[in-house]
Amino acid sequence: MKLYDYTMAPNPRRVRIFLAEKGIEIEKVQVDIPAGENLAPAFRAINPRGLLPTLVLDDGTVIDESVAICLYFESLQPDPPLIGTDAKTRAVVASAQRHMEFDGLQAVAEAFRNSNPTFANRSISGSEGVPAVPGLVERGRAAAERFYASLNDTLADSEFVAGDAYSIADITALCVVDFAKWIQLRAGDEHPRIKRWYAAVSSRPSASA
Ligand SMILES: N[C@@H](CCC(=O)N[C@@H](CS)C(=O)NCC(=O)O)C(=O)O
Repeated sequence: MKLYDYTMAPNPRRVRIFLAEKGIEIEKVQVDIPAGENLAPAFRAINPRGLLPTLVLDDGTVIDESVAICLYFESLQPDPPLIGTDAKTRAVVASAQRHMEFDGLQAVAEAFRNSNPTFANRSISGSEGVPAVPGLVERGRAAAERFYASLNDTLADSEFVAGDAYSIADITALCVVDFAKWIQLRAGDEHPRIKRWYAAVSSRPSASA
């Protein structure tokens, strides 16, 4: 089994943290996104979408999408549970995870990709020849700021993003908050609960995976 990975990118990091929490070690292959290795024929032959992370099983099955890869490992090794433990908690975690991904990661990515010179002609992941749209920087940043306010509210009622247990939703949120530094967005004094939560989740050993 091999995980195609790029250390600097937020989506592969979600899977690395998930695996570290489970104590699972697998072979990782670096694919340099800024250098365009993910767009080259050799990687497209593995994943035509050109996206990371991509997991290739020993039987040749190719699985992309961070959450799908995490689901695979959750099924293989349920402990510690990171995607809930029963009908209700699985649904609550899945919902919170999607909020972090759609409202947070997508917003930061929009601001990042449309402002970073490396992606000036690659404003859509896995594609070339798609010029950056300057207006999307402001739109992404505004959405990311709304996300911070909402995450701060979410953390008023619980220790973690999806309740009182650490989960995949915390992993996605941690990757959003660290990725947001690339667009100079950080939790401020108006986000005390994010600061409290961030101190806890970023000090877990898995955060450095
Ligand atoms: N929804 C996908 C997103 C995958 C994705 O966009 N990955 C980025 C790295 S964070 C990528 O492969 N980018 C390639 C590029 O920029 O060309 C997932 O969760 O795996």
